[in-house]
Amino acid sequence: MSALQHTVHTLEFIRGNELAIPTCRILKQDGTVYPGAALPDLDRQKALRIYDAMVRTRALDERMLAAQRQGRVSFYMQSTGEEASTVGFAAALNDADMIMAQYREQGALMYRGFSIDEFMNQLFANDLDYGMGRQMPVHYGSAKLHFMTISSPLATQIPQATGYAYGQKISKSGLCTVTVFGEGAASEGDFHAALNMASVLKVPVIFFCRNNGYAISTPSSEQFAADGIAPRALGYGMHTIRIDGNDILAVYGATLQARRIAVEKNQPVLIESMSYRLAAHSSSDDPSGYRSKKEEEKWRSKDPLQRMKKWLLLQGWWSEDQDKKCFEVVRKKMLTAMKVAEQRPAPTLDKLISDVYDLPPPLLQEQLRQLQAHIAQYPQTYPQNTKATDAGKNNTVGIRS
Ligand SMILES: Cc1ncc(C[n+]2csc(CCOP(=O)(O)OP(=O)(O)O)c2C)c(N)n1
Repeated sequence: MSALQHTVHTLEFIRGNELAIPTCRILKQDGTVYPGAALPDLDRQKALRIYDAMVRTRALDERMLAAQRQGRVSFYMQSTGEEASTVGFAAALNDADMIMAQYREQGALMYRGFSIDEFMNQLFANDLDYGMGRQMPVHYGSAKLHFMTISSPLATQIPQATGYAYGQKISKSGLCTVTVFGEGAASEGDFHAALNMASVLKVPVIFFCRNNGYAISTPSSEQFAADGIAPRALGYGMHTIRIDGNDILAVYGATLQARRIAVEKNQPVLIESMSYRLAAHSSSDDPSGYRSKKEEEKWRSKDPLQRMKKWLLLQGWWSEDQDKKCFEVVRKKMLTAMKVAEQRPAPTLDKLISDVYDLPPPLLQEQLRQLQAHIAQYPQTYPQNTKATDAGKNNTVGIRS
C-alpha cells in the first residue's frame, strides 16, 4: 500500500518505541525447552557437529589470547559467550551460501570446516596463510568455504552482501548471503544503504546482527535510543526477528526460517541476536574501565555452551565424560597446531605486491626494489628468514626474500 492511500484527519504521531519487539527463546539455561516452543528439527549428528564447533571455538579463543599475552601473536579477538550465535547461524545455512562477516565469527568458519592449521597459519601470518601475511590476525577468509575475507573498516561487508545476494538472485543460484555485524557497526550509514537496497531489489540476504551490548567501551544504551536494531528492518519493509543469541535452538531455528524467506521468496530478513561479549573487545582492551564484574558474572551464568551441553545430555546424545575428553583433545590439538604454525617461515617479500594485478605495475615493482635495498642496508632491524614467532617478539617484520 502506498503512503498516500491511507489517510487520516487527525494528527497521529507514532512513536517507534511503543512497538517493542519480543525476544524468542526456546531453550532454558538448564537444558529444558519451554513448553510449546517452536523447536527446530535438529538431529543428533548435526547437533554434535554444532557443539563440536562451539567447543573448538572456545578452545581456540582461550589458546590464542594466552598466546597473545605470551607475545607470540600481536593481536587477538575472542568470541566467548557468542558461540551459539556464530555457529548456530552457519549451521542453518547451505554450506555454499556466502558468509560476509565482521571479525568475531570464527565459530561460523569453524563449523564450515576451516581447520585448526588454517586458523593458525592466518594468526601467525606464515607462508601458508591465504592472506599471505598482509592482514592483521583474525582476518580470515576462505574461497573454498564461501567465507569472504574479513575487512577491518566496520560495516563495509553489509552493502557488499546485498550486492552479492543480488548476483545470486540474477544467476538463479538458489543460494543466499548472510552478513554478520555488531550493533555498533549498525550505526554506520552503510547499514542503512544496504537494507534499503536489499528490500527494493528483493534480494536473498540475511542481515544477522550480533547485539552483544557493547561497541568496544560504548554500551548500546549510548549507541541508540530506540528498541535495538530489529525494528529498523520494519522501516525498510522487511521481515525481522529478535532472538536469544545464547540459545542455540533459537538461533538455528530463526536462521532456518530466514533462509527459506530469503531463498524461496527473494526477500531480505534481519535477525537481531541478543548476547553478551564475555571477553574484552580485543587483546588490546580492558573492560574493567567501562563495566562491572557483577554484570559479567550475570552473563557468565548464561553461557551458551553450558546451555547446549545440558540439552545434549538430556537428549541422551552426550555425556559429561565425553565432554571432558572432547575439551582435552581439542586443547591439545590447538597447542600442537600453534607450535607448528609459529615455526613456519613468513611469506616471501614479493607477496606484498602479488595477486592484485596480473603483472605488478612498474611503480609497485620499483617500491619493492627500494624496500629490498632498505632491508639489505639494515640487517639488524630486518633479520632474514625470521620465523613468525621471532617476528612477533621483536615487533619486526618477518622477512624471507
Ligand atoms: C569504520 C570504522 N570505524 C571505527 C572502527 C573502530 N572499531 C573497531 S571495532 C569497533 C566496535 C564495533 O562494535 P560492534 O559492531 O558492536 O561489534 P563487537 O565488537 O561488539 O562485536 C570500532 C568502533 C572501525 N574498525 N571501522
